[in-house]
Amino acid sequence: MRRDRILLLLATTNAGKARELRHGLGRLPVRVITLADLGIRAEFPETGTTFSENARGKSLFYAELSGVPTLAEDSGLEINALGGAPGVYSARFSGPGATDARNIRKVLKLLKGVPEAERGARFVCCMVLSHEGRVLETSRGVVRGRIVREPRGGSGFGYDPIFYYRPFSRTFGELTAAEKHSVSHRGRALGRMIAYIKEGRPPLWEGGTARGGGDAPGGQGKKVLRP
Ligand code: ITT
Repeated sequence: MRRDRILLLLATTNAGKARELRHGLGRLPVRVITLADLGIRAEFPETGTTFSENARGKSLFYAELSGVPTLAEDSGLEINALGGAPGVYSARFSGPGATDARNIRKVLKLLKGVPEAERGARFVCCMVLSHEGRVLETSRGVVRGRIVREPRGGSGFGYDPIFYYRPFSRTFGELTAAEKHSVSHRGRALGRMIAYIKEGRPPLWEGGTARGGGDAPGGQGKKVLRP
């Protein structure tokens, strides 16, 4: 692996995701920046019907706006008894102004009376790394569990408190960040991306110019890849 660092934009507005991605990227020679760092407020319209379609669109959209290598992901919860819902609608399942708490309430209501054996679910994460109009790498991670009847634990985000992971005998909301990362859909998808980054191949390692505002790292057309 090369010793210098690359700039990587984490193209997400979800603080929980960003925290987990930063954690996973850990000690890689990567300088992570966010949409806020670059002053990018534009929202990608998630109109795709699959996680991979949305992840690809998001990654290319923000890579174009930023001019730097961009990692984006689309993820969600698929519940067997609900025919795979909420799926790509996970973030906005409870409608306009959706919050994690409301989304959880809606799921628990829909699953009322559904027996233990039929409460199977999985988290899915599709991740795309792109740069200069080109997809460099894609990955996908899945983790299977079951939906409990009452939320448990305050860690993580989203549906974590109702997603029971049998090997740990706890919900994702009861896991440490390291435990969740070791088994989660996001941790698994990120593993492939980390391998790609470690390969040190161009164009990721060739340079790029951030197109963010003047205060942003790399703003005003400066080369930013070698601090
Ligand atoms: P960005 O598009 O800006 O990344 P978002 O929250 O809108 O943020 P998604 O469209 O990919 O992202 O929706 C993902 C939703 O799926 C998220 O808001 C949670 O409700 C749920 N989700 C995904 N991963 C999760 C996890 O690890 N734990 C709990 N819930 C998760």
